[in-house]
Amino acid sequence: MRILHSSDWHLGQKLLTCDREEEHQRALDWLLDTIQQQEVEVLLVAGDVFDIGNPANSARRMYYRFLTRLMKTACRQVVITGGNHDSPSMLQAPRELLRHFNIHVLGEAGAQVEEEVIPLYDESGRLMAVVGAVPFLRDRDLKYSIAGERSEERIRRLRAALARHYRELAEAMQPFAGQGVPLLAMGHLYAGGTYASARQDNIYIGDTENIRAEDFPDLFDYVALGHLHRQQKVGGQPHIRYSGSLIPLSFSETKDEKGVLLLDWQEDGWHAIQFLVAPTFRRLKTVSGSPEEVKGKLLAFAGRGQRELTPWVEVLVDTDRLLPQFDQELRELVADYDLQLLKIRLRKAYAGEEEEAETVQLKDLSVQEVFRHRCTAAGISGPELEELETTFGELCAWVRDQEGRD
Ligand SMILES: [Mn+2]
Repeated sequence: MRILHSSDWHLGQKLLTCDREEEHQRALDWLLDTIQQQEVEVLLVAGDVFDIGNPANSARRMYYRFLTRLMKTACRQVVITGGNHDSPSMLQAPRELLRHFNIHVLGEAGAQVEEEVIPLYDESGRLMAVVGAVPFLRDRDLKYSIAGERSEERIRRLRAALARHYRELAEAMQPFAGQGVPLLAMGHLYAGGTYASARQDNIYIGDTENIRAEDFPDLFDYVALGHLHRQQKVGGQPHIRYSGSLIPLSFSETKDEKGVLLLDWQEDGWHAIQFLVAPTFRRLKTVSGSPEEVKGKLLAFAGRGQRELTPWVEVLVDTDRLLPQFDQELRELVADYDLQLLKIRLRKAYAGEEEEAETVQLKDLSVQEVFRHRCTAAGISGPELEELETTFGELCAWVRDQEGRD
């Protein structure tokens, strides 16, 4: 039996102001082809289906169209969990209807861990697999946080709460052990022994890791994770994995291979766990260096022939001088090529302090970074800053929870 593990589609995402719709559509088409060719019977999507809690109608249409087309393949069982970017209520709204098509959606944690246990049956009623479908767990699901707690203590308690959740899940799935079917757990979290894409490090506020490989009970034959956009094993374990996102979601992810994990289960266990690389539908490229270097690199990249979709380029210029006409110069340089300059940024400060601020633009900063700058400017540092940042992080998480979006 073949199972496919994917995550972090982020449908509806915009990169700066550019729509990702064409790339997402091609990626989902590829996913459907792969499911068909590999005769996949079970699809797991481990969170962040959508990029925001209230995605555009076009993104929703893409999602439902995908599920509709999926029903025409050999894939009969689908489990979709909510990520931190998904609105639990939005994802769960069509839950009852989708269940009739064997599409199981868990947007948020239930009151009981048993609600996350989903036995999957084939058309003849034979048990195929059991999935512990754990969505992104919010503070209120874990009930671990204590007001005024220091950040290290919080991290420790979060890890303990997550480990406990997976222990309870394993206990609830125990009755299905020894039946020759795989017991699969899902999760949308930051597991230790992994590394995020460079600019993704503020995804879970105020901590470095939520859980470690050894915190997942041995009962699970496989743990399908989402949240980190780079495919990887957790703690070197071949059966605890991130599938990574389907397309590169930022310029920091352009060196990663994107794709999905294909699992082949036979009665005696896994025969293969394989990463299938998705095609690059649109190249995202970062060009950096001195003004002369970036010109050379840009031309070399632009001249490398036809691509499927117009590549998007970010240019980082190292300079100590003001370059008033440089934007225009670069745009004219590549005007005749199939290439779009998305962003041109000067990296070093110019001489003179009053001009320094121009090198950092507000839209390039995360909310947390703005807060940190503001604190630093007010002369706050050390443990006091750390504590304020933690509190601010909690506030942001609460606001996001209220809005049902990230
Ligand atoms: Mn996420």
